[in-house]
Amino acid sequence: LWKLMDTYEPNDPESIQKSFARHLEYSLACTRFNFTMEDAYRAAGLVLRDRLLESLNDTNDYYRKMDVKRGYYLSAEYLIGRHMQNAIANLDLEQPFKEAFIGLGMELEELFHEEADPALGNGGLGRLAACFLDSMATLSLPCWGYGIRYSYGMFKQEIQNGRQVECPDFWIGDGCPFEIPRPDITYPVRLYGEVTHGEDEKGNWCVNWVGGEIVQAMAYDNPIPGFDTYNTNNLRLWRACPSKEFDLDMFSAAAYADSVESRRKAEDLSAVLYPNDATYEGKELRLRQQYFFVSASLQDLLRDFIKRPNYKWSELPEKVAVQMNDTHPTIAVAEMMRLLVDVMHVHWEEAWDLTTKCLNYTNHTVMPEALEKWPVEMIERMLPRHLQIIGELNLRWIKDLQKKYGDHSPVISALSIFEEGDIKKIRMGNLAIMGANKVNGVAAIHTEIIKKETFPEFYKYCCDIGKPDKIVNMTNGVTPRRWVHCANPALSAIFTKYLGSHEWLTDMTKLKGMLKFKEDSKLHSEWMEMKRECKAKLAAFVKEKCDLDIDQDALIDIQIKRIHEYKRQLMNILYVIHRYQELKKKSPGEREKTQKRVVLIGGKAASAYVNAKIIIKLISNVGKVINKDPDTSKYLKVAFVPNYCVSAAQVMIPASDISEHISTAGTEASGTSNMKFVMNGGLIVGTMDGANIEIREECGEDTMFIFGCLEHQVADIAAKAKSGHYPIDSRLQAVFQAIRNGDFSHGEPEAQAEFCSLVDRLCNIQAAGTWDGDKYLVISDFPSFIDAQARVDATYADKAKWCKLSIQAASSMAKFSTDRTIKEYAEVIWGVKPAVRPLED
Ligand code: 26M
Repeated sequence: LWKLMDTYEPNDPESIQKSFARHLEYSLACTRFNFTMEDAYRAAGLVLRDRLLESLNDTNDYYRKMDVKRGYYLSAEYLIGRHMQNAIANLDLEQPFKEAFIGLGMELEELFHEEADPALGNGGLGRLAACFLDSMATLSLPCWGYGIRYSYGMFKQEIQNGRQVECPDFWIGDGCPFEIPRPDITYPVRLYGEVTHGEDEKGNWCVNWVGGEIVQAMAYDNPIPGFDTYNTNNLRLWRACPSKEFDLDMFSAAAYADSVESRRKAEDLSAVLYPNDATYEGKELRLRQQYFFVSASLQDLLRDFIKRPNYKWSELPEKVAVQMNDTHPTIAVAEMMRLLVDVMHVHWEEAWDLTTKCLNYTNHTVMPEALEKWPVEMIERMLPRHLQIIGELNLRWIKDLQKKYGDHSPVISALSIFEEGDIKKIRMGNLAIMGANKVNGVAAIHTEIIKKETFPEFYKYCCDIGKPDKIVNMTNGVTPRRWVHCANPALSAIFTKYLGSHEWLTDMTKLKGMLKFKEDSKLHSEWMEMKRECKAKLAAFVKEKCDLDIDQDALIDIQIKRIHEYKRQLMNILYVIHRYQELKKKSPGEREKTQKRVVLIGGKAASAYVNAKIIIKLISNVGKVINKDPDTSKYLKVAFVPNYCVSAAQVMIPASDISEHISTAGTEASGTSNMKFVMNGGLIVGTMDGANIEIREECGEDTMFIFGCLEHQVADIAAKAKSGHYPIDSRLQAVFQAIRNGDFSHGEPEAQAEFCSLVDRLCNIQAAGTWDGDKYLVISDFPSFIDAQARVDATYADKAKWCKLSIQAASSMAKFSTDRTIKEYAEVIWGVKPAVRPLED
């Protein structure tokens, strides 16, 4: 068969053109003379897919042959973004592809824009998973991702009359050329039903979970090519399909229709991504999604394990490491036990030992409202066997704790998996920690908060049993391939030119070599030219999306992230109003001397998050007033950029001078866009929160405009506020006054009422007694925020100084490559080693 295959030169422009023509004609049924840009994109995608498939298969064969330990990343979300540009870069096909398509009269960039942006994630957590995949492949680690192939990803955000409108994102459209459907790889997943006891073939007593419904999980493989390696890993996403058996007794038409309907329902499971981040809703379908993908993934990885000749269960932890991305896949703890005990007939004690050696858990948030808790009643109905297993695990766990701390220690109720109350609940965080070998936070400060605030009893328990390092820190990162090389080719070219090779793309410590040029005037002019280029692209983008002309000489100030009160987009827009008021006070001559600024804010609000949606409306309305004010519009513009997504980030981030990472200290676990901005030569206005702290440590204090209270001061400030001592800066009073006056309400009574409700809430004008006002300390941090912004303007006035700081910061970001992060996971948590596939024959 091998000999029959067309052999082609994968890197030769002519063979790329031939393959392109073949796909146009035979895969897409177009003619060579009549096709659209979309057809061309699709055909180019299939050209790449051929190469990816080959590499994926060979890499798998190699891993199997070497019998290596494997890592499996379980995540309900992957915010992968567009494939094409990234695949071309990682397969080292940039030159030949460019040539091939120039030869055909097409610009590659135009093809890239035809691709839908797969948004199978909400925000930070999902994008982190995608960056991890890129680094795992690049480091030649035998690691796969598992997740859900949602038919509808994150909603598309439209802004109508300044308000968010959610539109469905049917990203699959006419099919994604980069995915490989695997109808041969399916697993049954049972839901509901009941547990009975019986005898197995050998006459042994056993547990049977029967009845209910069965859906099939079908695999869709997404090849993930590494950069500068021949390894290609896999992201396997599961789609829910009706089970194959069809009830043939249905002879009445009505029963037949019902039966078809109930089978169609199976597909609802993987239909849509829940667009929430940071608030948890106890939706039954969500739990079904979680169990569905966890069960299919564990069945798949265990099947691979037992395919090995003479496997022994005791070897499982030497061959398998599983990472649970937040608590979303945490039902894995019980499912692993069920598969080992009920299906594989491993003894309970050994099964538990294996489970707790293989599984690991990453926590991504300290927001209490985000911690998942499922009603016991729901689990009992949907996963009756799992409830039994969790009950048994908890019993043993409590006994162990009672021995240690006494029968009635308060520690016990805190550590129990079950939460008592009117509605009994299962705490997924506790289940995750109990079932995990290692638990990690995502930045140094966050890991400390986990130990001290989120799970203090667990940490104490770990210390008591001599295992304080069960909780470890793994500071997040981002992949420099997508976020520098693809997003900012001009910057990538500068680095490669000055350093003499593109080695920095796989070893970011090499960027330190740029530091000796940080005052070099030639580099300065190239650097500023790079920023200009990025700003020109941004200007075209903003013109298209917001119909706004922006001055490319202005300082570009960006805040893009999910809209959430703790991230304080509200503080940002209040500052913009303040800046506007200051400008208005000035004479035309004085205005001439002020720094021009363009403030861009973008992000999606969870559909039920009322305050977040009002904040979007406020930003839009402030923009409408400021942008058309002839006194000031030359000096200050502000826009809400609709539908922030990965592809928008790739345009916006490289163009920024400063970006805002201004969460209340102790609330943002890490943040990852902060890293992307700095890698692209942007500086940060930020609080001492999340990874900002570590970025500052690496890049130098002078590269960051820090403000606001520290994490340890928050409690004290809040306590004083509650007792009535919470002064409001006069400049902020003036901003509140303008809002209350209706200056930004456009004569819309509804908007006026909403804006006032935001301000009132900050000022705590509400029912006496409870202080639920300015939870995120906008008022308290506002004056120092103004100071930080003034320092930005002053520093920016000195172009050479700014340029030097920009170079210095961008060149000091090695720590924040996911290559570093993933190396740590592989070494400290997984015990997985690189398996570099040689290019054979
Ligand atoms: C929960 C229930 C139902 C539907 C959705 C959710 C849910 C989804 C995503 C809850 C939280 C989700 O994500 C949290 C998140 O994105 N956390 C962010 O993780 C990043 C990567 O570690 C950090 O950089 C951010 O600071 C952190 O906010």
